[in-house]
Amino acid sequence: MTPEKFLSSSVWVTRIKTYFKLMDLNGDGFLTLAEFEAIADRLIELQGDPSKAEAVRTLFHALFENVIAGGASVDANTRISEEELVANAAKAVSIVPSAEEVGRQKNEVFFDIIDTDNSGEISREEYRKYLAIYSGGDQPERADKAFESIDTDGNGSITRAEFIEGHMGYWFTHPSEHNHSPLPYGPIE
Ligand SMILES: [Ca+2]
Ligand SMILES: [Ca+2]
Ligand SMILES: [Ca+2]
Repeated sequence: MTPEKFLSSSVWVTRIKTYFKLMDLNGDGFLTLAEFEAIADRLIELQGDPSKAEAVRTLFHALFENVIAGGASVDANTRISEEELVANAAKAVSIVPSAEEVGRQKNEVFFDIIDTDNSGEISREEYRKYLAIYSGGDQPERADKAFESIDTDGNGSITRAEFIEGHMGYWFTHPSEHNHSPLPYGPIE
């Protein structure tokens, strides 16, 4: 699919804007490396496994550089606006299959971070704690909606396959071509 095809979908664009709001921790209208590093640090703390710290930092740096900044080199002064993020994300998800493969690998790492008790499944509680990392506070209603949209078989836990399917669907599928609408970050706005 082309970037233009993604950009023509208001639902897809709103998904990306929802992610932007989530990651713009200080609400100044720009995403920065510092914000991605702050999220990484909070996730490392949540995870509680120091051996994973480096992998989490590397993941967030790569995410900022390759997806958010569109592959440009980044430093402490890089600021990405909402408009730039939408354009960069549309390009990033259009470079298939390489982007899909990278996306899959990233979500594998995310799954392991969120599954803090290493049970092989993400519980409702684990997902709620994960989303609270972004908002800086507990938002149970939002977290429940997100959780239920990913737990597609409705058995009360998210498997690795459900998690990857939900996140990949959010970024990589055109809403008109999919009847499943995952909301991994909560309702889109
Ligand atoms: Ca910001
Ligand atoms: Ca678990
Ligand atoms: Ca399930």
